Amino acid sequence: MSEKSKMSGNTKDEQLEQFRVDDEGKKLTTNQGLKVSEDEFSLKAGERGPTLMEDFHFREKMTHFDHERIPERIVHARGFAAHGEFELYESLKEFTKANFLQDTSKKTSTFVRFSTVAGSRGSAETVRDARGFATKFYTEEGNYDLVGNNIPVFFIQDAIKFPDLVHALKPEPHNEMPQAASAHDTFWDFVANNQESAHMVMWAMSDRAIPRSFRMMEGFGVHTFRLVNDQGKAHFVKFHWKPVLGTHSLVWDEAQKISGKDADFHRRDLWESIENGDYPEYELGLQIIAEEDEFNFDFDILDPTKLWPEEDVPVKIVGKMTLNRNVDNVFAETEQVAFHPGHVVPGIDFSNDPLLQGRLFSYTDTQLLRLGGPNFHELPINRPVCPFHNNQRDGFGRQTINRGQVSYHKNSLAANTPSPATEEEGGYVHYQEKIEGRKVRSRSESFKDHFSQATLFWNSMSEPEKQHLKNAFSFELGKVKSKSVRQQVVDMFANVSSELAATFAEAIGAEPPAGKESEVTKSSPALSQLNTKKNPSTRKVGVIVGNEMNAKEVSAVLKALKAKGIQAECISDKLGKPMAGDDAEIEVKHTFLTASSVLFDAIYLAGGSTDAKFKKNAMHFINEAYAHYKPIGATHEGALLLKEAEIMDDAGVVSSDDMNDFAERFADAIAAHRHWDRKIM
Ligand code: HDE
Repeated sequence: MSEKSKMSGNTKDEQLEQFRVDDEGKKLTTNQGLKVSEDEFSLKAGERGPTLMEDFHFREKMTHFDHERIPERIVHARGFAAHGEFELYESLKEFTKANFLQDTSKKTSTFVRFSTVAGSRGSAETVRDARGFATKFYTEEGNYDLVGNNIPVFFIQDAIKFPDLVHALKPEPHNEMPQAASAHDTFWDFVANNQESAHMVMWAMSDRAIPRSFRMMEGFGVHTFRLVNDQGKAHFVKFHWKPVLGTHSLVWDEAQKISGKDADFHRRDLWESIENGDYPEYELGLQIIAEEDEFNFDFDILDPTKLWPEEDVPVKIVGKMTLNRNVDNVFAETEQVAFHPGHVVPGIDFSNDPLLQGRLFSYTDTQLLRLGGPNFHELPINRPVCPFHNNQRDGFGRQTINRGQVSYHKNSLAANTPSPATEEEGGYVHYQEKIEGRKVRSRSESFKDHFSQATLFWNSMSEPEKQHLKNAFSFELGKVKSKSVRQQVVDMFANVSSELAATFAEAIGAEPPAGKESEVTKSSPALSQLNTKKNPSTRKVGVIVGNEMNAKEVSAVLKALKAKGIQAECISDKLGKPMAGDDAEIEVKHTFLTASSVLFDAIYLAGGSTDAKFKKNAMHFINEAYAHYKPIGATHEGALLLKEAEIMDDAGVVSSDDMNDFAERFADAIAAHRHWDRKIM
């Protein structure tokens, strides 16, 4: 293990250390430990003769290779993960007895896997989709998994519909198209015929579904859970992760282009940030509702298609998670990690949300297939950091060597151990909710309003965000071949906003929507990304440098940007150092062929001499960055290019002869993320 990856005091890291192996500098052996003398040629009867069965080394090597793949996750197959730590700001003793939420001096090791939902394991990452945000807390009382998404609501209300939803969303079965996309007939047919999906569809068509980075998206536990304190008192709770950098998105045209230019865009961003020491941080927030207030809302708090508006139920920020170490091996850690919303610790309990209840079954079931048997909890990444003892035995890949003759309860031969713990000893006791009812297969009346919060979401959007929603619906439904499905969706979303439905109806050649205007006028400002935190830190600027540029002054600008946490990477017509005199700071890392404006948050035209071809390439960067509303800065001869592009005084376009003034104003423009006030259709 490299020195860098050692995290002192991180209990999970210390445990993983026992399983790490460095092969570098070692002799090659078989899996039985036998040193191998030849690894390029199989054993043959004569140099030109047949290969022999007795070549155990060949057989072992090939057999292992033949079995290297495991089934990918049925959903969330494409994911990337990192290790981290969670620290608490204030004790939550009042609400929960969970040990890791009591003491502010204690740090808890975590492992987080981010993912897209629909695409296969090798699919592009900037597709329009929800993102998974699954966190494993390795607590002293066992693993607690918060298996969330970056969208606070879900498409359906009952787990029994999940296979239908996923069948409709995934590539269509007859031709396995399209990959990692919801823009096709079966998905929209499902939406139109399962109208509880309206609210989540609004989120999925919004900018939230094309995040700028995993580091800049929120996480939500989605369901209502319960916190239970040491007095046995329960509160309803919703979990939130708030990124310290704020919540930011790509624009659709950019997201599509990135899918081709860099299918690994999000994992690269996460990996590089952690390698650079720009550790992603997320604050943990809780929305808490007293049990007695369960029925005081105009929605059912058990309905997973509803959020709790933050203005009505404030988010209490209680701690922070920092992701500070990349994995050593993607398969061993990211691929083999097994999350489960049913992995809880004392003080955290479930609600009767029917979606959550079904998830409690599905996750173990899927791991049995994916990880090949019931011992997946023994894999290093899944092991709790506290001891575990029970009478479970055997099965594929069993690693623990349980000693003794007893593997049953109750017994006398081992003094009736391992024995259940009392509540005082930390035994998990389920919250004793009183339940009365008939066995029925039905939807509660209180779950039947599918549109009010979809309209709340629409009302909360800024004008640019509304425009993006209109564009997204027009794009997605433009890809739907069935005229009937297109019309059904128009008519459905007329219940959310007639303005929205009328706009995309026109774009897709559907009849104007029938139906009346929604009566919901409420909005929730917290839902608009325009109100998020603005921070230039960790933003990436592509610096276009020509020959003989003023290296000294440009270096000063880059230093000033770096001081604000902004990273600059130079682009030119060839790699190396531009003929820039003696300043060694400036090195060209990308050419016009290997870089693209879509891979940067902002473009800086740093001047220098250019020929016609160079200018053409630079103009392409400028026009594209401009069309994606990105900050564009220019100094020296770079300003001439701005003039030529006729964008000199436009929003988010900064130039100056004074380098200090320029760096300040350009950093502000970068912090703003995007400049919507441009005349772009
Ligand atoms: Fe999942 N989900 N899900 N899900 N889910 C899986 O478990 C399932 C739902 C979420 O990075 C699977 O290990 C059902 C909501 C994440 O490893 C599977 C239902 C939310 C991940 C499964 C839901 C999620 C999964 C596939 C409806 C947000 C990736 C592989 C009742 C709160 C975890 C696996 C990782 C993965 C089932 C709905 C989040 C099949 C039945 C709602 C982040 O078990």
